[in-house]
Amino acid sequence: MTATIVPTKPIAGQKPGTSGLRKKTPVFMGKDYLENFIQSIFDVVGAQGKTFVLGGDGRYFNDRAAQVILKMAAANGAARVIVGQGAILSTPAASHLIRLNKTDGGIIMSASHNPGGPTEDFGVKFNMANGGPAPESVTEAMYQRTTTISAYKILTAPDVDLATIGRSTLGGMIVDVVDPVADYADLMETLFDFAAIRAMFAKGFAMRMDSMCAVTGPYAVEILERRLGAASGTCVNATPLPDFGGMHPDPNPTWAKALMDEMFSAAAPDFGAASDGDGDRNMVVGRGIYVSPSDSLAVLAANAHLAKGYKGGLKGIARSMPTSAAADRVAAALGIPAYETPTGWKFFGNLLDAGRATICGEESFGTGSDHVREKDGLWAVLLWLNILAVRGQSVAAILAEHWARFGRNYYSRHDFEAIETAKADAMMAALRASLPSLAGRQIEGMTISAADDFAYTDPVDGSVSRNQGVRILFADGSRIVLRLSGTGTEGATLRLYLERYVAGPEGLDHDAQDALAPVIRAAHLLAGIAAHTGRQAPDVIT
Ligand code: VG1
Ligand code: CO
Repeated sequence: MTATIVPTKPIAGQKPGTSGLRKKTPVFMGKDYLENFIQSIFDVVGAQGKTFVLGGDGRYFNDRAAQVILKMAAANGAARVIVGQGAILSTPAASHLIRLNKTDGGIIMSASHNPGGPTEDFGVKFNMANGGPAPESVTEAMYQRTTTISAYKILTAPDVDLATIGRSTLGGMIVDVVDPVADYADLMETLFDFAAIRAMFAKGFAMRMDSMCAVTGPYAVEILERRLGAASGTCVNATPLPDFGGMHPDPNPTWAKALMDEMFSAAAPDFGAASDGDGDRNMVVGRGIYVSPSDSLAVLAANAHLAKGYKGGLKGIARSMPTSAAADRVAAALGIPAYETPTGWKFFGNLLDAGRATICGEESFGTGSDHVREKDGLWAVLLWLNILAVRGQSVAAILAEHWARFGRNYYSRHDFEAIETAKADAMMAALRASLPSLAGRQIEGMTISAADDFAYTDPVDGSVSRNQGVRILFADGSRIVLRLSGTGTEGATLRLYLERYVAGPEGLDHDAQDALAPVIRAAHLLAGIAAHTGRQAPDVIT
């Protein structure tokens, strides 16, 4: 087995976005595309003598990419790679394995909630030794490296057997194929009261867990059905498939429609949940009631002390800027700090490492804690189950009590997908230019109190991230946020985030879109969405 140095040339556009490098699968499968990016990772973080974790969400090309990455790791002098069996690892499980084994980082193959398949999406992200996504400084260095790369190293060797658990060698490198589920499931048992949840299931509590033919299937079956005794068949779409069975593994009311329909039917179980391609997102639904991710974060934070892993209380709560302020109200009530970070889990890493925050969340169906350094879909489901088991109430009752106590932050996100990039950029540029003139203006019966382009100074390392989204704040606490997605692979996706606060107990049970109607109208007027993009209505509403 010999390490070959293969000459190559830079390929344009290998710039990681909100969460790693994501492109159409045929692009990733193109000549030297994967190889150049992986070599750029190793050139930046160093591979010699190091140990990494490797796994992915099982989408098309996952298996081939894993072999290439292993051979490149060996040729670059890595000492050892820990791989999930079948090259499978959910994102939170990969984060846990990095931390548990104290490795130097990990490579996760996933385009998360984007569809998979020969003509869909593929992606690669690098996580650091703390188990969290590489910070902007590191991903920027990787991108810069792709612009000057002239060669990559790869071992000429037969494929590694990734189907069998156990140790083998590849050149001078150790390959440990591990059960992708066991360590993660054990970690969950340390955080939650499995006996109480098991007793709830034994008494007839019914649940539906939709893994959307993506990576959480084996995790959900092991934890919910085997360890917690949920009825067999609780987990559906539980076999990860290379094309996710044609599903769009994005757990929201639009793409997890079958689950929504069931939860709003006469035969609805007590609790429903879905997770995304790589298992870091979750959607939670009660019988006849949808839980918005921002509310879910707030409810989890307010009740986390009911689970044994959090009984000592929380150190702080962090949310991404576009996430509703519902969690801030909980932090205030608990007397702990609330942090507001840019979109993307990488910004939570320092707060978690420094012990300043315990629970974090994003409006995009992401919630997690300091148990790993990624958002964690099944963790959120288990924390909900633990809370339901302790409180013995329905999801609807828990939400109603929460809103009565804290008031309700009506919230919605409208996505306008595959807009021509130039048009979306022109719209954002015009909006940014208008910001200085907005304060004091009246619109739709509301007064604009401030407008800015969100910039974040990391309180731990002082690094500054600018241009993280336009915020328009109103005197009555309502808010509009606009930003362009950093995870799409086709044109530009405009995300419009809408929020309005209503203090309890009156006015709490409106439909969110109705409650937000004036805020929605104001957003369209201020940004000129239709004039710039030709779009009147969003493609996806969450
Ligand atoms: C989206 C979400 C963001 C999330 C990111 C990665 O990013 O809005 O909150 O962190 O996806 O999630 P963007 O730039 O498209 O808005 V995942 O589950 O795709 O790793
Ligand atoms: Co994801």
